[in-house]
Amino acid sequence: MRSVRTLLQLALTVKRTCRLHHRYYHELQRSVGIIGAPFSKGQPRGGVEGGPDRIRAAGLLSRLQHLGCAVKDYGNLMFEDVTVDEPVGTVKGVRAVGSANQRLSEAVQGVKRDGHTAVMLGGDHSLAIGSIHGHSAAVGELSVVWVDAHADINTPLTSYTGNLHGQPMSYLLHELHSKIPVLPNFSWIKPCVSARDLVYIGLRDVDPAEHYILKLLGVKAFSMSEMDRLGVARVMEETCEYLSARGRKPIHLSYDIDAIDPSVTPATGTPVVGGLTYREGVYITEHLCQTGLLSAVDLVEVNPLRGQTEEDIQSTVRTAVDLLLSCFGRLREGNHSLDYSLPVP
Ligand SMILES: [Mn+2]
Repeated sequence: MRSVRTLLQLALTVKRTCRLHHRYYHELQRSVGIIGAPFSKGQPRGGVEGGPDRIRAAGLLSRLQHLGCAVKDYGNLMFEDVTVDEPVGTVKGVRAVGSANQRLSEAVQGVKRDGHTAVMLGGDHSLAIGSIHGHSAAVGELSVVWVDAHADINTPLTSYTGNLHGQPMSYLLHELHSKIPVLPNFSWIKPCVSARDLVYIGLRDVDPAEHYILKLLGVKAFSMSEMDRLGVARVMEETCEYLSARGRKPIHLSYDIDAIDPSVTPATGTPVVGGLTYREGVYITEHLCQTGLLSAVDLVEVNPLRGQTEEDIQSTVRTAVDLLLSCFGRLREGNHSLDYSLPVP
């Protein structure tokens, strides 16, 4: 009897500590380091290199500061101009992608060593190679939450298109290391993520080889079917429970804007119908923010040249900014600063 009571007390204490921790984190000033990565060679469509500047122009920095964040903008990375870059097998842009990601990895390591939560504005999703590699090199083992219509886990040998933005996860997973051939400018990449530390959300366009890989490795994935069945609140609860069962590791969120439905975010390279609503998309970032573990965020595949109208572009960019704001404390219920006091007549 007594042991039961002790256990109950312990459970209560743990619960209270968690709540205190959440509260503390809410009130902690966050510091954000922003890296622009205007890079598009991981896929064939020009324009995605304009993403970082469009997202900044929509007021990202000032709005983060308004939330109480300390923000440092590291500017846009300059990438080596690779003039001769013949396909390797079917894979295109290998040397450019390898070299750009090496630079990005070093930049992300710098941002982490400066003590910020790293925000990488893409650019195409091949940039997740350098972003996750650099994040892990700086802080150690990670949990990765990949929000995307696509699994981006083709190996160079399974890819139909040869586009590297559909492959980044395959280079990062320990479990796929033996399936990756030697590629020029890729030798610096060391796998740094375990399949069990990865969760997908929003999948709805998965190639057969990718589906096979997900099942083979037992990767946790909430496709749009699970989103429909469980609802976003349950999906996020299960995501965080699943990841924290392996220890509370820093979270790397890799958010592809094409996870959201193209009716909301049309200005992107590979839109797929049937995506997340704006509300589901924002709920994901709100929830991850409250874990207190968000340590790096990618926001990729915003392509201003893919919108049919200016409103298409603005809707896409505004959504990208809102997702980032809710990564850093913006709540739809409203926010106020800690030192707010009511004016007295
Ligand atoms: Mn993607």
